[in-house]
Amino acid sequence: MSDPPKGLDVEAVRRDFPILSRVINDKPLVYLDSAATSQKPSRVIDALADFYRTSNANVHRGIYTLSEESTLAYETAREKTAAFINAASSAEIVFTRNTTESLNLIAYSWGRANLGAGDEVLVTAMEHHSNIVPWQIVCQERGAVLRFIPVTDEGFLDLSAIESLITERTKIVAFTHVSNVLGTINPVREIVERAHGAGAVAVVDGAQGAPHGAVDVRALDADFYVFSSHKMLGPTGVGVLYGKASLLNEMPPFLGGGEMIMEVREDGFTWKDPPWKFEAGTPNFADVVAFGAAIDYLSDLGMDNVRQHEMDITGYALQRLATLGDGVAVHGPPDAADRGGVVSFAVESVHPHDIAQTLDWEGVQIRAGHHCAQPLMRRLGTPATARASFYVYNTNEDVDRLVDALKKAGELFGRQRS
Ligand code: 7TS
Repeated sequence: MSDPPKGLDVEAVRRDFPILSRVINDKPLVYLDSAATSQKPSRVIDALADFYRTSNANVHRGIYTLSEESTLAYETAREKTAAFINAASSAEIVFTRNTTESLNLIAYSWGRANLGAGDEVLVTAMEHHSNIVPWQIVCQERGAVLRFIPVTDEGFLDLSAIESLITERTKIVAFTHVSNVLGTINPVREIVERAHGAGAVAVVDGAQGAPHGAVDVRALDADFYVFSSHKMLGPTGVGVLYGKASLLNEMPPFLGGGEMIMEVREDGFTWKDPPWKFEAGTPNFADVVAFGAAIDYLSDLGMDNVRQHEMDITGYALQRLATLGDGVAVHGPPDAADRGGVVSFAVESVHPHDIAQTLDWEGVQIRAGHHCAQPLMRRLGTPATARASFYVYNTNEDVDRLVDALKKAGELFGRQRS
C-alpha cells in the first residue's frame, strides 16, 4: 500500500460527495450533522449499485458462482473491518444493524449470562441512550445495579470517582470513546485498565470514535468495541461488533435462526463458531460490501489525516464561536485537542430548535435536541443543545457560514453581541 497523502485535500474530497452540490433554501448546502450520519462518496454509492448490478446472490449457501462471489465480497469486507481497527482476526468482527444493536447484543448475550443479583454495571453520564437503556433492561432483569461515572463542569469524565465506583461487584464498564454531545475524547486505555483491574469487561462505544481517527483495539485492550457504518461514509443498516475471540466463543447466541446454526434437530440445535454464531438470518451483505468501500476510502485518506483535519476545523470553530461573545456558550472541553469534531452550544434565550431552523434558511444543516443523551442534558442543566459536527468534507468556509448564520439568527432574535 502506498503511503497516505500528507494532509487532506479537502477540495478533492468534496468532489467525491455528490450531495454537496445540493442547494438548500437557495443557498449552497453546508452539512454539519455528520455525528448523526455522514454523507457518502461516489465510491460507496457505486460499490452498492455495482454489487446489485453484477454480484447479487445470498451468501454462505450457494455452490454456484454468484453466491460464491457474493460470499467472498462479504467476508472480504469483514477482513477489511478487522484490519481497520487492528483486530487479531476477522472472526472477531460481527456484523449487526448499527451500534445500538451491537450494544444490545453484548447486553443480552454476555450480560444475561454473567450478571447476577447485586452485580454492578458502570456506564458514564455522557452516554448515548443506546449505551444506557440495554444495560437498564438487563440490570432490571438480573437484579443488577447500574452506576454512572460523573462528568466534570469542563465536560470530562471525573476519573477520580472511578476509584470508588469500580468494585469487585463491577462486571461491566461500558463507556463512549468520544461524546456525541461534548466531543470529549475519553482516555479509553486508562479506563479499560481500571476495568480489568477489577475483573470487569470493558465495552467501548466507538460510534463517534472509529469514524474519526485511527483505532487499534488491541492497543486499547478493549474487550468489545462497537460502531456504525453510516457514520463513517458507509451505508445505513450495518453495525460492527468487535469482541475478543475468547469472549465471543463463550457467549451464548443472541438471535436464533438460519445462518447461525450447525445442526437443528427436534430436541435442540448446535451453533456455528463466531462470528456467524451471532449473525442469524440473511445478513445485510450488499451494504456490508459497500461499507468495505467506505473503509477503503477512509484508509486512502489516512485516519491520522482525518483526525488532524477535524482537530483543525474544530479549533477554528471554537475560535470563531468565541467571537460571538457571551451570548453563545460552547459545551465541553475548551481545547480542540481534547475533542472530536463535535461542537454543541447554547445561544442565550434562543431555543436550539429555533437556532437550527433559522440556520436551515441559510442552507446550514445542524442538529438540535437532546442528542439521545438525556442524562447528560440534565447534567448540563438544559433540555437540548444546538450541535455542529464536522467530517472530512467540511471546510473553514463551512464554519464561517455557520457563524454568519448564527449572527443572522442573533439579529432575528434581537441578541446580537458582535
Ligand atoms: N453511540 C453514540 C456515541 C452515538 O453518537 C450514537 C448515534 C449511537 C451510539 C447510536 O448509533 P446508531 O447507529 O445505532 O444509531 N448518535 C447520533 C447522534 O449524535 N445524532 O444522531 C445519532
